[in-house]
Amino acid sequence: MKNSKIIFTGSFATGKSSILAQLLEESFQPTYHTTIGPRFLEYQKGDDYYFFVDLGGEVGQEKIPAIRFLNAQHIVYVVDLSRPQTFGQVKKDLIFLAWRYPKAQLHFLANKQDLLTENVLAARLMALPQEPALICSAKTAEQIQAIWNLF
Ligand SMILES: Nc1nc2c(ncn2[C@@H]2O[C@H](COP(=O)(O)OP(=O)(O)O)[C@@H](O)[C@H]2O)c(=O)[nH]1
Ligand SMILES: [Mg+2]
Repeated sequence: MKNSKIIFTGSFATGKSSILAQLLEESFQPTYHTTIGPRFLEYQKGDDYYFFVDLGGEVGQEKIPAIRFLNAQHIVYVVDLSRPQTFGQVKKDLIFLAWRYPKAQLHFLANKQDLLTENVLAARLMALPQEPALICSAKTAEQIQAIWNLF
């Protein structure tokens, strides 16, 4: 039996809420609803319990109060592959999160893979500061169920 607290974070509109909807409800909403403040989702899978925290987007992870990350076993940081202009901030955020929350496992997810052609995707992956754990799409559900293997 597992009891895991998992934080979903990243910049605005990278697909954090959509990934959780696809992961937990197998649904996708094309309209965008900004997440105001943290959203909490409890989920049971067999004997395992998961407590998901879906944070509102933030540019600069250091601006998020540390208490939101308290006792988290996992931090899932989501980048939007269709916005390469955000990749510089991604590097800073990943360094910050690894340093500030050393007890949590940090997982880097690259989302919105469906928006890119194979060639553009290859170039974007080269431009990322590190290799993502998964390259996924909340829209098509590509590699979404594989997220469970991270926890
Ligand atoms: N094409 C595409 N759009 C996505 C994907 N994931 C999220 N979106 C869209 O991107 C916008 C932001 O998604 P949302 O989950 O609200 O992002 P959040 O702010 O990180 O929670 C919404 O319009 C979603 O429908 C994806 O994998 N592919
Ligand atoms: Mg959201």
